[in-house]
Amino acid sequence: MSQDHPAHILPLAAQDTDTANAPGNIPRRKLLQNGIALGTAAAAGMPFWASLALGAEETLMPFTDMETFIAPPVAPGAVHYLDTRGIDTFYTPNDDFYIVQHYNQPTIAAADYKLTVTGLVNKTIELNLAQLKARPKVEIDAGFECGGNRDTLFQGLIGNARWGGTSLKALLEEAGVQAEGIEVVFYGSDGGKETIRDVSVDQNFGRSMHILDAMNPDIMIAWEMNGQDLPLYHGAPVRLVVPGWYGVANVKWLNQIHVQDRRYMGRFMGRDYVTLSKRDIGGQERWEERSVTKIRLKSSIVRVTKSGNSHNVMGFVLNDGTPLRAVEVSIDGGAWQQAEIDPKSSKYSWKLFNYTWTGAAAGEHTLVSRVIDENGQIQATTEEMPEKPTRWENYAQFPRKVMIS
Ligand SMILES: Nc1nc2c(c(=O)[nH]1)N[C@H]1C(S)=C(S)[C@@H](COP(=O)(O)O)O[C@H]1N2
Ligand SMILES: [Mo]
Repeated sequence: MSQDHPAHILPLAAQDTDTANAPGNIPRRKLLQNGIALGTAAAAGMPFWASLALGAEETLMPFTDMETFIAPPVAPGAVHYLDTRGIDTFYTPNDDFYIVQHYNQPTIAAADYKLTVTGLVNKTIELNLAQLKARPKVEIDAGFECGGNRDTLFQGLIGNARWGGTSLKALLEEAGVQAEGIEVVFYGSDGGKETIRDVSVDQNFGRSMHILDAMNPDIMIAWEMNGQDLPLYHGAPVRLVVPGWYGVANVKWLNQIHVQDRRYMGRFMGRDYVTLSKRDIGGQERWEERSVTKIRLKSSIVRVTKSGNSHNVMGFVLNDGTPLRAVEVSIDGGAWQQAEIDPKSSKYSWKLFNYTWTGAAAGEHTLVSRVIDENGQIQATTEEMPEKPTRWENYAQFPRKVMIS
């Protein structure tokens, strides 16, 4: 396990054989080094994937809440999302990973590619693709979802991949960020017209973050996805990968990194991907507009299969990399039962889980999952969610209806 993980991802700890603890009452020492509590099957030595790869032994049970659902195929310029019922690999295949873009999908010849680092730096940097690829290479497993992912798409705006590229922090350090440089802006080469106060102007896709966020050593300038050159639809030849953040932070077709002394207010920071929620602001209840950044603690059931005499209830967890305490499943409003988390999971990957359901009666059932992190934060129900009229950050528990046969 550890040898196929890069050095900066901690290896999984030894298997935990004491799983009798009640959910929600698992001592901290039971968290693996990378934050994953192993469930019973893994502890018993049964490989997580043995019973999950869809095959002759496994039959999909139909969700009655998605009878008419069809995931759109990959097509030029189109949004693509996963049919999450079909998730049966840890890494999402490149040709099925969801696709979202807000402008065009530019084709950039490798020979023409250039990345610049500009603004409040001691030394402006310009790199062609060969120079970029000559920099020290890092790899990381990261899963993410669009900030607009939601239950009505059955969470299909999601994927998990191994990204390969070079450290953003090292590049910024080489450029030498000046003391006044507090904001780092990432521009893609795609763009379009934006109407701002009745004036139509040309804009490229842009996203930014505070310098302290940008210096996270895990952020990568990536040219590889699951061991292959980054595909066109995912930002070829180079994109940003910000592990633990919503998809929008991962700027595709990246060609400029600009350091400035104040907030960048472009569409995707200032107007779009902005959640509006009612929050306690220092003792005062206020409506707050905030840019979508770190992935909120979330789990969802996406697949139920029959395997021999039992059923597998499978789903995913995404969050910002905070270690998890447990993932639990409740059936027809019954007690929360602990699910097993895929031991391949790492800090920023998605964490697939499985609950082995024995004795399921034929007929329709309601299933729901929830995830709890090491700080005791529990994934909220729809009723517990903050008042939040925008559709960004859809992280409530998602009850599913399934027909068991
Ligand atoms: N240049 C550029 N980067 C972009 C976007 C875009 O429109 N242009 N869309 C963002 C959004 S909203 C998401 S959810 C992710 C999707 O990445 P993917 O298509 O590789 O899954 O890319 C992000 N990066
Ligand atoms: Mo997105």
